[in-house]
Amino acid sequence: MEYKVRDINLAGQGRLQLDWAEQHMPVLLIIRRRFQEEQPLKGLKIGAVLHVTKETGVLMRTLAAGGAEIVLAASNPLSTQDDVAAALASEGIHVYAWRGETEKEYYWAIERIVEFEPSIVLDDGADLHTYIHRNAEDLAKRIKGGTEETTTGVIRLRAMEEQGVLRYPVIAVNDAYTKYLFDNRYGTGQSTIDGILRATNILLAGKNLVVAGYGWCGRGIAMRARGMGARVIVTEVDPIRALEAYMDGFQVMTMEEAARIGDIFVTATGNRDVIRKEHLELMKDGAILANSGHFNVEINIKDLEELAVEKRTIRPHVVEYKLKDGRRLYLLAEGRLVNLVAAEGHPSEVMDMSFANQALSVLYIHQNPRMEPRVYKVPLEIDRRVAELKLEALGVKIDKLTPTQEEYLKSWTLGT
Ligand code: XFA
Repeated sequence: MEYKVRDINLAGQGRLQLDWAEQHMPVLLIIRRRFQEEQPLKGLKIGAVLHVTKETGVLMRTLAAGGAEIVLAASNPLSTQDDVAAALASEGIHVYAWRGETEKEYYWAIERIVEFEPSIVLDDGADLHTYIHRNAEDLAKRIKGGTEETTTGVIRLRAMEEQGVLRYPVIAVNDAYTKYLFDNRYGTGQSTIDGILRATNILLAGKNLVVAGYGWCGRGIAMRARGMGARVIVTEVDPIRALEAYMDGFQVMTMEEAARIGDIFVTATGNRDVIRKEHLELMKDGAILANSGHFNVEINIKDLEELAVEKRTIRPHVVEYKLKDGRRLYLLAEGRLVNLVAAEGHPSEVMDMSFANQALSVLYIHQNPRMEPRVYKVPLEIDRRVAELKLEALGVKIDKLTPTQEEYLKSWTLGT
């Protein structure tokens, strides 16, 4: 058996999705063209556990164009786009993924990768890396290296490195500037607004929109909400970030103050209980609550449940909580990531940057077979290359330092 997907007849529809994504992923297209000519991955076996989306599909096509043979399984049973899985299977990629697979099926799919004996492994969340380390020690020794897409995965891999059990080098793609900048600021910024709008269909102009947390995600959300005409308020716990938000022209205040005036609240802190009982008690009738942080713990839903006397679903992803005094609060997407639940996650242009780092990292591992079994950052030259390729695709040219300028920057004798 070469693949297992929901329905291979969905391939035509999936190919349309892949082609659409591809049009918006110019960096991967440039890399693919080069791969096609040079065949740098000829005969290389790659195993990948990633969200099986149209964007991931474009990465798979790119690696395949370089001559690699690929087995792909899903990193999350719920994110698989069955039509995309079918299209990739029809193009010769060994896909073992379908939406809604059980935990047992999920590990069955991962086992197919182990059986394939890949020499490079791509992962999102480190399930594949940990599975190989636990259940396929011999394979772990033979693997040249891998990549990891997310922060969560990198944390697990660093722990393995510290305990001395990591058997092959892994490049942490998440740490690349061209990855997290685009993911967090532009990807989360836009898709969070997108999720709120799709769920509620409200007008943002003139609304008080409260953003909790001014990290890269919070910055992106605040910036885009302002662009839509909202009056943006930022809450923070870090004085430097708070000051930065203030100087960026946002109102900065405590959540207690913001609770009284906010129309829409968006959490993006990475911490728990950012909106809790004491805030919910102060909010205006009709306030909307959404989370864009990593887990569904930023809004304390238990507090909301306890304060409420009535609860009903108004429309998809909008639940109304009626409080004792008659005020109504609206929770979006059950407090889970609103940009995933009510929108479609990162746009293709954003994934283009992440996955270009992935593709070039695979090539790097392939060409540097003697790396130590450690967690590596994406080499700076790759990060810069991705930015250069994006600029090239956008038709943007930039200046070069003159030799005199290079000299000037290096010397300490010149100047006053
Ligand atoms: C689903 C992704 C997660 C989809 C797939 C289908 C749909 C929406 C779950 C994911 C991640 Cl956890 O993809 C999204 Cl309808 N992505 C990444 C993504 N986001 N992440 C927003 O889009 C980044 C992240 C997240 C959520 C980092 C840390 C914690 C949580 C994979 C992907 N996205 C592009 C989808 N476009 C259709 O390929």
